[in-house]
Amino acid sequence: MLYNLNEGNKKMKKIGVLGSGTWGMALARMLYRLGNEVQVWSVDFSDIIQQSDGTSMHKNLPNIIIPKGIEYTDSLKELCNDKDIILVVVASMYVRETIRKASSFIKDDQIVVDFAKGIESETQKTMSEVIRDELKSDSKIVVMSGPSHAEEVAKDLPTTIVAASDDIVAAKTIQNIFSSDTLRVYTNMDIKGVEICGALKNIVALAAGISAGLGYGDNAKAAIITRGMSEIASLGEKMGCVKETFSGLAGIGDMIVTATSVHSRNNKCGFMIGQGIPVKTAIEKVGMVVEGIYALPAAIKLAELYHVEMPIIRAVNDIINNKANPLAISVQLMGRDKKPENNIGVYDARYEKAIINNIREIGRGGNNMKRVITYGTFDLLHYGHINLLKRAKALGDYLIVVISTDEFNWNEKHKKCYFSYEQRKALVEALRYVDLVIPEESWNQKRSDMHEYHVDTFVIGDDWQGKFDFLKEEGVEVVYLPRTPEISSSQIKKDLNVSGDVGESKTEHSDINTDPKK
Ligand code: C2G
Repeated sequence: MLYNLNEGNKKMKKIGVLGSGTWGMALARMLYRLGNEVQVWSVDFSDIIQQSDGTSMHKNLPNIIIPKGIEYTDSLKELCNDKDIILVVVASMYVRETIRKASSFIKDDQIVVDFAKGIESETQKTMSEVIRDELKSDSKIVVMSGPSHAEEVAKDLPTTIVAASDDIVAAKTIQNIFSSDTLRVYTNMDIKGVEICGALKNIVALAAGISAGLGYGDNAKAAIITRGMSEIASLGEKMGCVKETFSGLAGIGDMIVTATSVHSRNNKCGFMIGQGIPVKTAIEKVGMVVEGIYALPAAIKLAELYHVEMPIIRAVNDIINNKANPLAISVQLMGRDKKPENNIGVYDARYEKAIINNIREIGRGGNNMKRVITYGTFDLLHYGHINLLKRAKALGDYLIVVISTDEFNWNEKHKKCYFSYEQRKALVEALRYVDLVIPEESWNQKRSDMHEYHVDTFVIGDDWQGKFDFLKEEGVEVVYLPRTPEISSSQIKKDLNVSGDVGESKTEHSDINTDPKK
């Protein structure tokens, strides 16, 4: 029995479902059984078998009773009329045309909920972008995506899904309407990331099917899923999507079910192609839309537009559209030039490791918040500064940056900055490694700073090697980090051919007394 967990605060809704396919009917059944009024639209109901008792059944959902209270119509006007939400559950290639025809009947206060996964070949637009193109109203759009095979939802098997929208109220409204004891809905604001995952994972699922069809095992399947997800995440990040989306339900979650499940059309189609069955024949044998094939042109185009290497996506494209031999392609993939698994640089690796160690340390009930401090001019902020600040932060949890004021620079360091103190402060404060910026007004403030800010570690570039060891007397760890070679503010000025003694101090400071106390 399907229990509605939110019995109390869930107002029943009037729901229109565009599309009477397997997914459309599984959703219609579920929403109806949750107490909503549901109407389904289609141009062709031939897959729905009416039963004598008024219930019906979908040919791809054998033994699943579709309740008789669900209404059916072939009129878009009737479907959209007087509904609270409208579900788009037609295949991706029909979304534009369907919404164009329905758009004059869709009102501003209706929420359009997209279930179609795909990217339009000609425009590389996602489904929500296609819907937005065709809507005449300001309706909110929510995209639903995740590890959610229709066949399992139709059997009320536990399922999770993401309701993605740039309008959190709309996402939460849909989350409330769809949530039940068999469907757990999470909201996600990264609609683009969710849609990129939803579309491109179908291509990786094709690859997984081809691999199995070639007789390869689980090792190959796991490799394809993992590296395929990595390709999609690389593209997504270049497109400005949120990294976490790719390790979430719409990302790796949906990838797992699509690339490994017997329900997956993409997997089934790929399997036959891997066995040597011609692409066209394989699609006909699947008998349903193979979304991965339709997503290929846009995926290839996006990879080019964003300059992202996507070897698995390209391999599938060569097999599907360029008649390449699957076996030859798989040998080619295995023989590619050797690579690191991920592309974080040396500094990043050290930084990430330090952060992880530090989190583990705190996790083991170890030391509390570790406070790190560093001093500098930070004029013409460049990657040498960033590397220093990133590594400084990695040594603790809270980074204080003490920036030389214009007066201090002029009087004590005999240099004039290109940017004023306020400008340099704003730039450094914008960095994700930095927690607090305060002014450096004199050489002798360091000793008192260590106590005033409860500092654990003092950090500075090794161009100051040994110059601040006296701070150990204040109970502080003193760390000199390797300076990033070849870059400095004065170098930048020289390269830009700008005169004047502005920017970085020299790379040694023997003439400066850094501890006036002595
Ligand atoms: N830095 C670096 N690599 C570079 C340039 C700078 O690691 N290519 C480091 C410096 O060693 C310093 C910090 O970035 O730790 C800031 O550099 P500057 O702005 O040049 O600071 P500086 O003029 O050295 O002032 O009281 C200490 C002084 O305020 C330090």
